[in-house]
Amino acid sequence: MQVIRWILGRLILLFNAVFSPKPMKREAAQQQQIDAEVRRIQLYQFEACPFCVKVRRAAKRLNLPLETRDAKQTSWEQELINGGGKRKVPCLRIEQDNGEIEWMYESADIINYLEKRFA
Ligand SMILES: N[C@@H](CCC(=O)N[C@@H](CS)C(=O)NCC(=O)O)C(=O)O
Repeated sequence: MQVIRWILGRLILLFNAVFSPKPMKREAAQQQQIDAEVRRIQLYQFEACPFCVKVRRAAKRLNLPLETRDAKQTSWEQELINGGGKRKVPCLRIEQDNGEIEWMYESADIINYLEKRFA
């Protein structure tokens, strides 16, 4: 089972690399502003998790320089559990304007959020 999972994970990464989405283009000033906003958002994820790949593809399509944090690393894993409440990925950590932190789970919700905010 572990081996099949590993093979599937590699296939997903291969597919993702071959059929990489094309980033949308923006005017330089607008892109700069978005880059600054995205610095306050991080994606907790596993490299070969299909739901995480889906979110990373959406971020790439939207041309967002989204920081990813590997939740298999103990420090990020602990931060995810402490902040978000569970060890599940993908999870988006969003720093709000008032400094509050929101932890968003569910790939569909995360993609919806990114599209609404940055598309
Ligand atoms: N419905 C969720 C599914 C997420 C999910 O199942 N993630 C798996 C990894 S692929 C997970 O975090 N499992 C918990 C674990 O491995 O500890 C989504 O779309 O984000």
